[in-house]
Order: sequence, then structure tokens, then C-alpha cells
Amino acid sequence: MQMNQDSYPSRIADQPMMTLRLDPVVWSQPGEITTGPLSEYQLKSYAEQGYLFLPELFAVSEVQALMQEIRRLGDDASITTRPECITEPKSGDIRSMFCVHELSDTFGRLAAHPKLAGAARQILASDVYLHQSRINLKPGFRGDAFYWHSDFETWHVEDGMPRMRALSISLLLTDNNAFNGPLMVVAGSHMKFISCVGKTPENHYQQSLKKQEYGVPDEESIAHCIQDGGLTAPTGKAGSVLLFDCNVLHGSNANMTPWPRSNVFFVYNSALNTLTSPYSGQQPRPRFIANRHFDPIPPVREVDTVTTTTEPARSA
Ligand code: 6CS
Ligand code: FE
Repeated sequence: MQMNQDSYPSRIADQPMMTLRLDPVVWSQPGEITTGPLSEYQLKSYAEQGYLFLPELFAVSEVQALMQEIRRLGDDASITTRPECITEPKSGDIRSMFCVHELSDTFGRLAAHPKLAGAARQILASDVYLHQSRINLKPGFRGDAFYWHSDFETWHVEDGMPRMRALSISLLLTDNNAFNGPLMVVAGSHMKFISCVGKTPENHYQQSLKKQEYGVPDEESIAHCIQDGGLTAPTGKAGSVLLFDCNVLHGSNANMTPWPRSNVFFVYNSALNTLTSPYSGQQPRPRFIANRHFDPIPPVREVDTVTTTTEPARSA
């Protein structure tokens, strides 16, 4: 078998194509009880829909501590001038802060939280490591959109992620409501792989993290998936958590409300699905976007990860 067999070719043909997913969504064997925070029902719903929303999983006090840490990071010019900080194309505000698990011990510990890493191990049925972490700030009035895409298509073509054995877990740091650009998910779209058109430009990430124009599915395929599975925008209070499969179609609108829509995203990849060389044939993307140290996250106790705030919790 070719060392780097490409089971999901994309950005090669001059016509888009939709093929069936070749990989399981929940990797535990049928009937195998994998220990973890999710119930059998939740695992089944995640497998069918491609996402799972867990309202108010974390306390307000924990989220306040995380927001305090974000303010500290945002006030530190030695951080905001680093390549990990991606600015909004128009306003220059910080759009995303990548590799937060290394920039901040608080977020590094949160990534190992049993409610998060434990759920990832349960779904991927293996040890897991962080492929990527980021905070998408989506500031009020100035947070731009993220157009429809499959993360896996990018992580496969540009990072060399072999199979669909990864997921994102997003912790809502501010309320996500119908108006401030919540993440929208196309239910069921994770079961189809949309091959995109257009050769990846060199150093594509320098553009794509601001506004993605390659590795973007065609409108007909998007419309077909939405027609099939429908659209949903999981909304809820800060502290809620959204798990979504690496290949589910998602995107979010620009935020033209006064309320920021800030979420932290941890991307867990199976330790049995580590990156090879990019299927695009190009150079690997920088480590702050695509981690190439595959050490599994060690299981830790919840008490070792919780961030408590010194500020009094908001009154109920
Ligand atoms: O290229 C990436 O890895 C990033 N791009 C998008 C649009 N979502 C996933 C990830 O943050
Ligand atoms: Fe994405």
C-alpha cells in the first residue's frame, strides 16, 4: 500500500465531487463500553448528527477565570505580536489566538479536562493529542464571518491528517445567541466528503485564517448537504460546550451586535491518526496551527484542571 495513500483527494480535480465517508464517526466497536463522560445516547446522537451540544457544562466562575486569562493575554504585547495571533482583515482586531494551550497554562490545563479530553478519548476510542487549539474572539461589530468548510479537508490536504479520527470541542466563553455569529452546523454533512477545486497557494494559512478561499466547498454541494440534513446554530450560555466531528460542514456569520462571541476550540486527534506529510505535497504548516508533537494528553483529575476565579461569581 502506498505509504501516504490519499483516501480523501481534494484540490486536485477541476470539478468538485462528493463521496461517502470511509471512516467511523464514533470509533468504539459496537457494544464496546468505552468509559467517559458521554452516555450511549449522546454518542449515538453525535454519530448521527456530527455534533453534540452540552448546555452550561462549566460554571460561570470557571468561564470568568478563562475570560480574565484572555484579557491578560490580550494586554500582553509580547503575545499579541506573535504569529499565533491572527487579526481581522478589516479592523485589525485579534480574530484568533492559536496554540493557546502553550501560550497559557490555564488553557493548557483546561485542554486536559476530563469533560473535554475524556469525551474525545471516548469518541475516538484511543489516546488523544492536541492537533490545534485556538480562541476565536469574534468581537462585537468587528468579528468577520467564517465561510462554510470542513476542517478535515484542510487538515488532510494541508497538514497530512490521514483519516477522519479527530474532533473539535468548543467551550463558549461568552453567550452565543442567534445574533452574534454562532457556529452553524450542517447536520449529517460529516458523512460525505466534498472534494474541493483549486490548487492550494503556498503559505495558504497566511490568508485562509483571515478569509478562507481555497478548500471551500462548492455551493451546489453545500446546498445539497443543507437540503439533506438541515442547518442548526447551537446557542447557549457561556460555559456550554459544542463537540463537532472533524468533517462536519460548519461556518459562522459576521458579528454585527455589541456582544462578542468568544469561544475556545481544542482539536483532539487520535494518537493512531498522527500527521503524515501534507497531501497537497507542500511544506507542512507551522506547528502553532498543526502540532507535530504527538505526545498523548495524560488523563488527569478534574481538580487539576479547574480554573477558579478570584472575582465573585455573578449573581444568578
Ligand atoms: O485551517 C485551519 O486549521 C483552521 N481553519 C478553519 C476555517 N477552521 C479550522 C481551523 O481553525
Ligand atoms: Fe473550522
